Amino acid sequence: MLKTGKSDHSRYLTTMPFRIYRTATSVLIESHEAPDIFREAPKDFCFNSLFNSEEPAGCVASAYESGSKTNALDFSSLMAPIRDQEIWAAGVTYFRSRTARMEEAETAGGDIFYDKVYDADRPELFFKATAPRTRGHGDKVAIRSDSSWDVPEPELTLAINKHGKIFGHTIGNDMSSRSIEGENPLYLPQAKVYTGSCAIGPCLLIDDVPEPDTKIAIEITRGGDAVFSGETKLSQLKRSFEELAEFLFRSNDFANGAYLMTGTGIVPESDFSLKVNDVISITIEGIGILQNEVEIV
Ligand code: DO4
Ligand code: MG
Repeated sequence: MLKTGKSDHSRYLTTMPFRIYRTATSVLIESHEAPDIFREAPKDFCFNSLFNSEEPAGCVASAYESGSKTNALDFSSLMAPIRDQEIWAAGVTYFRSRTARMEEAETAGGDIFYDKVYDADRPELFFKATAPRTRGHGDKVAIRSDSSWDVPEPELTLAINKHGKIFGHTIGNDMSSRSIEGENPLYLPQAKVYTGSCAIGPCLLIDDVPEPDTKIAIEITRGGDAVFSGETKLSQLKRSFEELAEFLFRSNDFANGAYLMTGTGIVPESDFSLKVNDVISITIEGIGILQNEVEIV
C-alpha cells in the first residue's frame, strides 16, 4: 500500500511553531507569531536538552518566554542545528531514487537490491554523520577526491527526541558519490560518509510534520548559471515518517536523540556531476533555504 508522508500521528504540536537557529555563541528562537524577532535562549537551553526532553515543544516555548530579545539574525554566522545528535538516513523511499540507483548499479549486478528494498517492509536506514562532520547553512559541503560522479540529495530531515518522538524537522543534504555506490552497493558507507558529506539547516523547525503537498526544491549553480534544478513533493515519499522513526529506534537507543533524513526524490540525469565551487540551494516550504558551496576533500 502506498503510504504518504502524512499520517494520523502527524499532529503532535502542543504549542505554536518555532524556528531554532544556532550560532557560534548562542541559540536563537523565532516564534511563528512574531516572525523576524529573535530571542536568545537561556544558557541552559541547548540542542541536547531539547532532544532529551519528553516534551520538546514545551521546552522551546519556555526557553522563548524566558529568552532575551536580540538584534536581527546574521544568516552568515549560522551553524548546523545540532549538538551530540547522530544523523541517520533512509534510502530508496522515492520511486525516482529506486530507478536512478537501479541504473547506476546495473553493471555491478546490484540493481535488484534497490528494487527489493523499495517494496520491502523494512526500510533502508544507514548511519550518515556525527555533528563534527556536519555542515550548516553557508558552510562548504564536499565531494570525495576518489569519486568521479557526485550529487547532492535534498531530503526532509526529522528531529526525533531520545524517546523516539518526532518533534520537528529541518532541511538535509545527503551528499553522495554515485560512482562509488554504483561500483558495489557494499561501498555505500564510503559513498555516503566522509568529511563534509552532510549538511542540515538553516534552522530546526518545531512544528507538525509538513503536509504531503509540501515542495522540496533544489537549484545548483555554476559560475552564477543554473546547471540543474528539480523539485518533488512529500506526497511522493513511499513510507510514513512514523514508520521510518520506529525502525530507527527499534532495538537501538539514542542518548541524545537523532536526526533522520527521509530520502531523496530528486536525482539529476546520469550525465550530471557536481564540480568544485558549485552552489547548492535546497528549499523546503516553511523551513527556509539551505545553501552550500562544494569543495573537494
Ligand atoms: O541506497 C542508497 C542510498 C539511498 C539514498 O540515500 C536515498 O534514496 O536518498
Ligand atoms: Mg539520500
